Amino acid sequence: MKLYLSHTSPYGRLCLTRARLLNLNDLELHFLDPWQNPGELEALNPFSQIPLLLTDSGEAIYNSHLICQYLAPEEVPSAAELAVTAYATTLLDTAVQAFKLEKKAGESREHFLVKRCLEALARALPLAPALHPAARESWPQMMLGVCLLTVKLRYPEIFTAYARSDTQQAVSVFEQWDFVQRTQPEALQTQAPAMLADLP
Ligand SMILES: N[C@@H](CCC(=O)N[C@@H](CS)C(=O)NCC(=O)O)C(=O)O
Repeated sequence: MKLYLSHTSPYGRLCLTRARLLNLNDLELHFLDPWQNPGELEALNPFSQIPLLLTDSGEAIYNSHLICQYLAPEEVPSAAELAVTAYATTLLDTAVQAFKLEKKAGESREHFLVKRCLEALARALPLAPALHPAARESWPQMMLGVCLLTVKLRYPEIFTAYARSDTQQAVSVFEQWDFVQRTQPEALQTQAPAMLADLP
C-alpha cells in the first residue's frame, strides 16, 4: 500500500499516526504538494487532494477518515469514541478552513467565513474532551491529540486563550512524544521517509 501525503498536511499526519499505531511498517510513503496539481495525484484523485491511499489492489481511497477506517476494518468505534472523533475532526476542519482562507486566499480575519471559523474554535476549545496522552493505543485519543496540536500550531493565540489548562498541559506532553516529533512538518521534510518503517 502507498500513502500519498504532504509534509505539512494534518490530515496526512492523522493517517500516518493511524498506520503507525497499527504497525503497518510496509506502508510506502509518497510526499507531494497537492496545490501544484501533480499529474500522478490527479490521475488517482481528480480533486488533487491528499491524503490518498493506493491499496495493493489499485483502489484509490482519499479522505483521511475513510483511509483510517480502511486501515483498521475490524475496529467498530463506540458512541463515546465517535463523539470524540466528531469533535476532533470538526475542530480540525474548522481550523483548516480558516487557515486556507487566510493563507491561500489572502483573506483577512474580518472575512465572515474566517471570523465564523475562529469564533467557532473559541467556543469549542473550552469544551474539548479530555486528552490523555498516555493512552497511546487509543485511536480517538491520538486523533484528538493531532487535531488539538494542529490548532495550537496554526492558531497559537486562540489555543492559549481558549483551551482549558488541562488541555494545554496534555497537548504539551503529547507534542513531546517521539512519533509526534518525527511527524512534524520540518522533520518529515528533512527525513523524507520512503516507508513507515523509516519513521521508528
Ligand atoms: N476532508 C479531507 C481534507 C483533505 C485536505 O483538505 N487536504 C489538503 C491538504 S491539508 C489538500 O489536499 N488540499 C489541496 C486542495 O484542496 O486543493 C480529508 O479528511 O482527507
